[in-house]
Amino acid sequence: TVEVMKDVTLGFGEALEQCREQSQLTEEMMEEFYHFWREDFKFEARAVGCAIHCMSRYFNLLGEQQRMHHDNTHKFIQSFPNGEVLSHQMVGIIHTCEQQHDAETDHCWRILRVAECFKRESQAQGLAPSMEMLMAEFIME
Ligand code: BOM
Repeated sequence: TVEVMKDVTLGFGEALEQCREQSQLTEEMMEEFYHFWREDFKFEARAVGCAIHCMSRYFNLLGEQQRMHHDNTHKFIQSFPNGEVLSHQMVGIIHTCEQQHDAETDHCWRILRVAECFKRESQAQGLAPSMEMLMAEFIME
């Protein structure tokens, strides 16, 4: 499952280049999306939230009110090898995190908080891929 999460993250990260400009994300803030799993990744810049918003839209994962579109997100995760073992758990985590931050009306800030919650909860559930795993894959590509 950690393996699946790694593939999904790297797949999602492929939209980063598409979104860097419009989200005003500097390379300094996020060079590559796999940095998301680093211990020292900072959930401070609104632009990071805007980038994740843009990336989610790129893969058509948002519905009305810019909340996760459950069906599309299931399908996206299931498009990766063994994705079905993780899709319900991931969608569940994101949904719970969205509910916790529902009062935030700025999409970029809300999604940043949701992403932070998603990372924390994934770690708690033992789903977070290690940096070594991500690096190895990234270098091979
Ligand atoms: O309410 C907006 C929902 C979007 C939040 C997405 C948070 C997670 C982003 C970080 C990691 C993503 C890896 C895969 C995403 C598949 C949905």
